[in-house]
Amino acid sequence: MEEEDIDLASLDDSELVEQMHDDLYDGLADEIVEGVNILLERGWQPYKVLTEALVEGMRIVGIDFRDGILFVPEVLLAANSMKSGMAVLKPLLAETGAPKAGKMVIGTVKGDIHDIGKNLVIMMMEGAGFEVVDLGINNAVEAYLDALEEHKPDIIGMSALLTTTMPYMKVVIDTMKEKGIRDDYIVMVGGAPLNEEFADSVGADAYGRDAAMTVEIAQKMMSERKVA
Ligand code: B1M
Repeated sequence: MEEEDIDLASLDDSELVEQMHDDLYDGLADEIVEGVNILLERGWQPYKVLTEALVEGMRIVGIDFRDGILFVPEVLLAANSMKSGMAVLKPLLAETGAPKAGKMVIGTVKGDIHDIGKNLVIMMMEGAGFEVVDLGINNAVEAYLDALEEHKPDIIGMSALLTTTMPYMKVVIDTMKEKGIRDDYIVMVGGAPLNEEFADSVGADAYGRDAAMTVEIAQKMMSERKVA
């Protein structure tokens, strides 16, 4: 049977959730919205729809992206489908109060306009229940500091794709140290030319090799922070 022939409403709950994982994987936004609405009509709590249908589906996408089975265009399509489903759930979640995994402010550093990877990180973080403030591209240190003050996140994330712009991460972290606020935040960095050693050398807490690893590390660091 062709994908478009499946009558989502005729599936039982577990078949529907499984079908939604497949539809997310295939980037079918309309089907995701339909599935979300069906589950809500069946009395599912918005948070249950988010975690079991969307986040779990996106987790599978993240693993296959990390393992080189899916590539950027497919992940962007999946992430967009997730966003369509999230758009239905967002106002309902605000009413019912889903637990937040944490809050992140993230931007590409000064001099750098690459944002595809950062946007993927954002989508995956949101998929995992984080609230994310996107500062966009070409961010000077002042933009990060202003955002920290305004949004009071748990995590500050910086992205750089150029060997000429990645040293700017140290400027931001050193300025945070000078202001005595460095240890108030988890600092995560990422981007293709970076590695663990670089992250250590600039004084970051963690290096996100890819979007899926970034989510895993952020979750781990948030739970360690809560324990401490
Ligand atoms: Co440019 N570019 N680019 N580019 N570009 C690279 C990076 C380059 C490696 C290409 C090459 O020469 N082989 C090279 C850098 C060389 C170097 O620094 N040594 C390069 C160059 C030189 C340039 C220009 C200088 C070219 C020019 O004008 N002469 C110029 C720079 C402009 C500027 O920034 N000031 C430029 C411009 C552009 C475009 C505008 C055309 C476009 C960007 C479009 C956009 O982003 N909106 C572009 C692109 C697309 C690329 C390549 C081809 C692809 C980058 C990408 O999106 N990858 C890139 C070559 C390459 O990397 N193969 C290249 C896919 C993305 C999903 O991966 O960004 O690594 P990535 O993100 C990953 C992880 O790194 C991690 O998670 C992501 C998802 O898994 N991650 C984070 C990323 N950020 C994170 C932040 C975190 C955590 C994880 O925070 C916690």
